[in-house]
Amino acid sequence: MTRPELTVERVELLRLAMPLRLPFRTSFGTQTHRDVVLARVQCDGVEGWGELVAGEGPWYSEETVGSALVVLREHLIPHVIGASFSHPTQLAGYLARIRGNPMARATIETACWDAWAAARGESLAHVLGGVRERVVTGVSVGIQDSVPELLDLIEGYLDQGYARIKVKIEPGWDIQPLTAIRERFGEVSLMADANSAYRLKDASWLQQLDGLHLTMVEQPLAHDDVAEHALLARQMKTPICLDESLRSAALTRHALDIGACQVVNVKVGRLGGHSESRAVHRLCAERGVPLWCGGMLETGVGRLHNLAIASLPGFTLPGDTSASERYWERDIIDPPVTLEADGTVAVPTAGGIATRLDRERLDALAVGRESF
Ligand code: NPQ
Ligand code: MG
Repeated sequence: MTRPELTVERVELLRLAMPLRLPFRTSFGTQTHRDVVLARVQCDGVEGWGELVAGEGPWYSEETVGSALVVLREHLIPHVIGASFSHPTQLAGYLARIRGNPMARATIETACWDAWAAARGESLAHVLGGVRERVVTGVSVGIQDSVPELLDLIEGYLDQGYARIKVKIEPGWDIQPLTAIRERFGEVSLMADANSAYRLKDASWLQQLDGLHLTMVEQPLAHDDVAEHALLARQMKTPICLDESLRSAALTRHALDIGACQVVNVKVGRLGGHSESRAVHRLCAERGVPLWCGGMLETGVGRLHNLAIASLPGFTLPGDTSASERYWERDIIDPPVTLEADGTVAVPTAGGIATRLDRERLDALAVGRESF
């Protein structure tokens, strides 16, 4: 099949206010709703959709919804309008002039991949190189007020079929709740995510995790200190997974070179898009490093992008690719993402995300629109 060339004719930014079903507490704060920006790119009669995954404040990374909007409006969209590409990997050329700001870049880059899939009438997963029809899925559980509340919540998720439980930890909420989970639920697949809540001097405390047989501990130390993770890794049996620190394929290679992590979390937003995510996937495949797809409390649009990338062969561990109802009373896609009792969710087969959008729901939630 010939490759159609697509030209970006128009970009729209749609801002939505979405209440979360439950507050989500991590070591950097509590989230009760999501300030969502979606991008719709129109290319030669097809449309593609992407989601900005930045938080309202600079807690996960320095990007915020506000800062990303400035970058999108002033520096990114003006350079992409009128751009033609015969493959979405060529967008890197237009986006590379922008340093940092990966979530802003990914918003447009992922939308263009979606438009490309739509133009070919193929699924996003297929054009990215996906091989799986279903993705094994875990769930990320926020910090709770008490251990009994945590255990009740986890029981519900295990009943729904989630294949792995990830618990957010911080000093004062770590060994005790994790031990309680082991006592109550036996050898369920369990991991912990600290979102940088510890320091290297906590190494002897963190060694207690080794007795709990976690599949991994995610980002225990500072977001900008990969070298300290390498030192910690030498003192622990529990595999270390990096999230916040891995901002590109190059930084992922450096982290692996020095033994800072044994597992890689791929987030399309943190890495600046699908092309860079595929580069991380290729790197990890070469080195036999397992990877999994993280989550950023996405609406259906970001969720479908995550499922597409998670269908690549190297994603061998359960992802934070949970069902829509984990976060939303009602998602903006119809049908929503659902979990099967076997702990998997289906990778979309339709050509493009647009066909699955619930336009009425989008209109009901919209608090702002801009066209470029
Ligand atoms: C993680 N996500 O893996 C992130 C952290 C996270 C599903 O655990 C607003 C926007 C609030 C993004 C809270 C999960 C957030 C956010 C936490 C991301 O580290
Ligand atoms: Mg994380």
